[in-house]
Amino acid sequence: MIAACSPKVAEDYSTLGRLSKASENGAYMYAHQDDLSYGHRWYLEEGRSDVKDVCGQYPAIIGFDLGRIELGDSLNLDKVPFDYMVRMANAHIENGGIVTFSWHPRNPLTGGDAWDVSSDEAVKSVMPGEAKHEMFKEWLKRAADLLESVNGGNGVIFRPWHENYASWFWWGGSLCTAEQYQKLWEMTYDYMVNERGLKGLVWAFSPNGDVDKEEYMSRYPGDGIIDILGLDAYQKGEKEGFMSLLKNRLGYIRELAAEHGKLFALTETGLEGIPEPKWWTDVLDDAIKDSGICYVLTWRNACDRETHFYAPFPGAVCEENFRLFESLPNTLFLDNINKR
Ligand code: BMA
Repeated sequence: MIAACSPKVAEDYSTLGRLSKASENGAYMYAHQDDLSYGHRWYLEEGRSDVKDVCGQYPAIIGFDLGRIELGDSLNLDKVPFDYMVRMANAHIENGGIVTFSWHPRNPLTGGDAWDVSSDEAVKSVMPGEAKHEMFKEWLKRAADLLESVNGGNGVIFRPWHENYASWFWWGGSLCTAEQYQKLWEMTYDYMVNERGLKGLVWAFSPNGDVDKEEYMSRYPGDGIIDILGLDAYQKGEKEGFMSLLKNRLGYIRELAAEHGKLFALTETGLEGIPEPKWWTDVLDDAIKDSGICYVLTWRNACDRETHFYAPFPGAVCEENFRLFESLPNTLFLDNINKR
């Protein structure tokens, strides 16, 4: 009899395994929010992508947002039909990619949007025994139904309750206690994973960028919930300040990730309108290339706002530089996600 020959070390093709491999190889995946849903001056053209139109490749990771799923609506807050979103997300996973979902849910207490911070009782109102708890369970159910329809939640990074130390969302720093914020996470995780069995989901914690190491962990949901330590930080002024902020924050997040045995990522970033022709290589890559992150996500290219874009499109001033960025040995797009 000939013994079966098996490799000594099995390749880990799980989402976390693939992200981990990227970072171990000194590379990071490129992600773009709403890349397949719309772009600069176009909306719902199946297969189209501003990123692909510029460099010939889709991003490795595509971001989507669940905002308004909680209401049972058919369109999300940026007018993407949920059925279309699910189809695009499944197609991207089928092609070997990864997807990530953020969530800007309405304010459960006031009925306003995610940015309605008029009450500091919104998080409290969804806690067990409080007035909006049952309604919130229904919101979680609707979100879980959608995530489940995306490949059973496999290949999906879920990133709720983001930018939580600032106070621009109803779950923000001055709007709830640390205990309430952590309970919000626990309820979300417990429902999705334990009640609904979405065990393949990868969970990302993504505070806003203006916090130090101690504050970063002060509302951390816990090692039992979180897989990826994230950071949301945009360039608002001069590039030097932005680059040194990224180096500082990703430096301490790298230490935390090592201590807690987690991956880490730049979960949202960008320079609105990208007026800097060499921004991709000379600002973004220069600031993050040695950081150890597993992915970077730049925000959406609105179809109906001329300067609200965070990735290039044909004709954008940073177009050529983006092609150079794509060809760097440390950046991963869809075609090379499994090769490098
Ligand atoms: C913000 C802007 C808004 C959008 C929201 C959620 O940063 O892009 O226009 O509605 O994200 O996607």
